[in-house]
Amino acid sequence: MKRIMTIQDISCVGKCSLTVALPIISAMGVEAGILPTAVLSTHTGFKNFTFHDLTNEIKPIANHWKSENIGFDAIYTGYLGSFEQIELVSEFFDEFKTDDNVIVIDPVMGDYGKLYPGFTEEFAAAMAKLCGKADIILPNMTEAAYMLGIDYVDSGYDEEYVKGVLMGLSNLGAKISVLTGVSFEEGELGVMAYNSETKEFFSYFNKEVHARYHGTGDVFASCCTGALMNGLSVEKSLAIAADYTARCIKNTVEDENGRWYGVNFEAEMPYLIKRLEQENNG
Ligand code: PXL
Repeated sequence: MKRIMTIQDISCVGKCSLTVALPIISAMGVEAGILPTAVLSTHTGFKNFTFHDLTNEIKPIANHWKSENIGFDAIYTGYLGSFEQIELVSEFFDEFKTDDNVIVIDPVMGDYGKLYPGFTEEFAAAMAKLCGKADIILPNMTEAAYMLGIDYVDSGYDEEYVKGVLMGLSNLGAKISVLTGVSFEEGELGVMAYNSETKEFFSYFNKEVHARYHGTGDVFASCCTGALMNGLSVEKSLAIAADYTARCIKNTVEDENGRWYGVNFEAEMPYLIKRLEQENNG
């Protein structure tokens, strides 16, 4: 069985980061190893959340894995809470990267043009440097803008603009740069990617559902990494992740709690498992 190591926080309530990554990766038939970076009572969208930092645990845990010859088919990082954590994750990549495994970075820092509480432009620059060590990066438009030091554009941009942002991201050094939450046709929302090795662009869109929920980026990144570990191509993995995330959003529209409590990804798991079976057999 393939094993993903995912490095991000535990937000106890609010369906994001590890409470999303663990179940989705497991449902996709892949082992989910976790390296929790912090424990929060909720994600940082709630007021007065608690935050217990686990930075000091990262190195001893990694050292133990190294001494036991434990390896990973993918390393997937999400929300990281400090410069020190970025540095430790960078060292973790150096220790555990092999010729065969994949590093996926979701540079979780913000959305809709704004950084989440506690993040700064300097932090985005450090995250941009970390992205240079990835095989695949998955920023949204906000995170890309902060990492590249360009203005955030909410809407009204065209495909050429997105291609330009992707080229900028590609210059950070990752093999495949993906922009999530992209829309340059009215009523469509999806992803666009650039592969710096084949020099090819790829895009995939769904009908836009006009609703905003916390944690959808984590659903997308977990599903994409899980699909890659099922042996699917990057393009297929992005398409499955986009479809699954779109279905989760649609499923949540009727739910009054959705905005802060995340999407009903659990209810769409039967779809995800069936879709994977179809892809694996076809
Ligand atoms: O969903 C991204 C995320 C992850 N972890 C924490 C967050 C957020 C988004 O706000 O606050 C702690």
